[in-house]
Amino acid sequence: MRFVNVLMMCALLMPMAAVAEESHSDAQTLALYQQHCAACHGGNRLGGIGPALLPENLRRLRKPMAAKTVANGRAATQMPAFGDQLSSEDISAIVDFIYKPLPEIPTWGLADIAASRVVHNALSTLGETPVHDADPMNLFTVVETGDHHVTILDGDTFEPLWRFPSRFALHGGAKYSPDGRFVYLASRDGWVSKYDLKTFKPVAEVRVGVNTRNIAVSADGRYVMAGNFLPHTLVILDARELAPIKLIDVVGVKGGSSRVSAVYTARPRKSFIVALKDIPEIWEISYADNPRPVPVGLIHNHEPGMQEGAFDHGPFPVRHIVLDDYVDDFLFDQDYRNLMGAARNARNGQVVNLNVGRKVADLALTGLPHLGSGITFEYEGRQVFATPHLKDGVISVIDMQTWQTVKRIETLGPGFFMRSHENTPYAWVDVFFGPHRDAVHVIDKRKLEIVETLRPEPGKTAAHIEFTKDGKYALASIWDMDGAIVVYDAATLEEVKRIPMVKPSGKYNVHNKITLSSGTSH
Ligand code: DHE
Repeated sequence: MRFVNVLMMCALLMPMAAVAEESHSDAQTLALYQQHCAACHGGNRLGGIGPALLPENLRRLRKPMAAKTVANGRAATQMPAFGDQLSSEDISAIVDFIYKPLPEIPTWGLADIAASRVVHNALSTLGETPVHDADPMNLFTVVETGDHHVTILDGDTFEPLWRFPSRFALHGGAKYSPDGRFVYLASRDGWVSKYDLKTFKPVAEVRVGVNTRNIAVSADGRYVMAGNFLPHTLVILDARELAPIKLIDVVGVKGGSSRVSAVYTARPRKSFIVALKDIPEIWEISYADNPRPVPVGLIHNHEPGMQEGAFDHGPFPVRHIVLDDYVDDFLFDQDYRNLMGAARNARNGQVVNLNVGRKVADLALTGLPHLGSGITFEYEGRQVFATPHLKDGVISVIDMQTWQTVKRIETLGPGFFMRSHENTPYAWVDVFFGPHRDAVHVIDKRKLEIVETLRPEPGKTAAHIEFTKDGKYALASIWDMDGAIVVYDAATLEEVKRIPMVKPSGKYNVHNKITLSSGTSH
């Protein structure tokens, strides 16, 4: 069987793209696609054993790289090389074709989801005997995006314990069951996978959508919720073996559907919080057995006729919090009362109080942070949150009582992630973009000043820090095919160990995630 992962192309082929549009009619390109690609990627481009080939799913892959993959194949996958069967014009035409949006939002309903589910190892067969003697609370799940693998790392010895192939293009935080035994991962392609960290076995997989944003696990461990870009849906799974329970079409109170930006678990609230991309609403979906209805009066900005849709009393009821502006990217305070996010207007940010269901403050947050980018900590006796901006070389530190900016810390460039731990006075932040993308700043949380700038590997992007369970070590990723996880002593800032990895992106410590450490994302 052919596996046409049309995902990479060399820059030399790019000039051909313009020629290709003239040299191939749509019908010819479609015929080429059907002949060479459809068997693995689906006649409708929604994916099969190969990933979906849609612009939404290929966003992280530049066209030249996609063309290179068609021509040369992709190592360690079933994707063969087509360079000897297809001309460079053919390849350019196919690449242009797969980067065009589909004319309609594809459907992926409950029946499709259920049909995609594979139970690799039923829970009843796993047993209770661990296959390793590492501290289960100090394991890290490391996502290696370079060759689509995951490594489970011992957080005491820093030895890799288990490495396995993942679905194509994992993205977003790994999520754990409340006891830390199981890890859930989501791919941009919509696959949600569950693995057992005790027996090192895959449990189950299910495809929840065509293009998925992220997942959240309920605090009681019973449910997984996935948010999709395509189609515009939320999917609730039974966390045990990922059987689908409910699909919610994402439609706002005024009508109109939306992509989901992200979904999070608000543990103390027994609910999922959902941010929407295309309508100015935040949703709160209770997973409590008997959710307490929210009086309609608490829903901001409701208009006559909107009340009925504004709160649905069925299982997993949707509470719509209607806002004046879109909330793009955000983080929560530690007790999940407030959500601090960037407003679409890009002039400021906003604080949405989830109890009263409305905006309660504006923030001087002029740049968008990436989701899960920031942290909270205590500074001079008050709680602050700090986040890098995605487009400016600055970190905003904001008082969480007055919502005033305490400090803007200039950095060498825009960063993606800031991380810390309760047991360290330092916060670490990457400089993901620009000429200094190999730098990591260490900031003293007591002074709000950069005290050290590390360069784990000069010339290579360094990113995403995560601490060990006790906060004694900080692990940074060298974001390169010939990359590594670099372990630093968090007190002396000296390098302790370097573990080779293939373009490692995020790493997630079991203890820090399940205890909701204020120094990391949840
Ligand atoms: Fe991410 C988390 C959205 C680009 C690496 N990113 C997330 C989450 C969302 C998101 C919704 C979920 C948080 C969670 O599950 O807790 N990311 C977006 C975007 O909208 C954006 C800007 C554009 C896009 O392509 O979707 C984007 N993200 C990137 C990247 O380019 C990164 C650096 C490389 C990659 O893999 O695509 C990237 N995103 C990450 C990582 C996390 C993440 C490593 C998990 C962080 C964590 O510690 O929880």
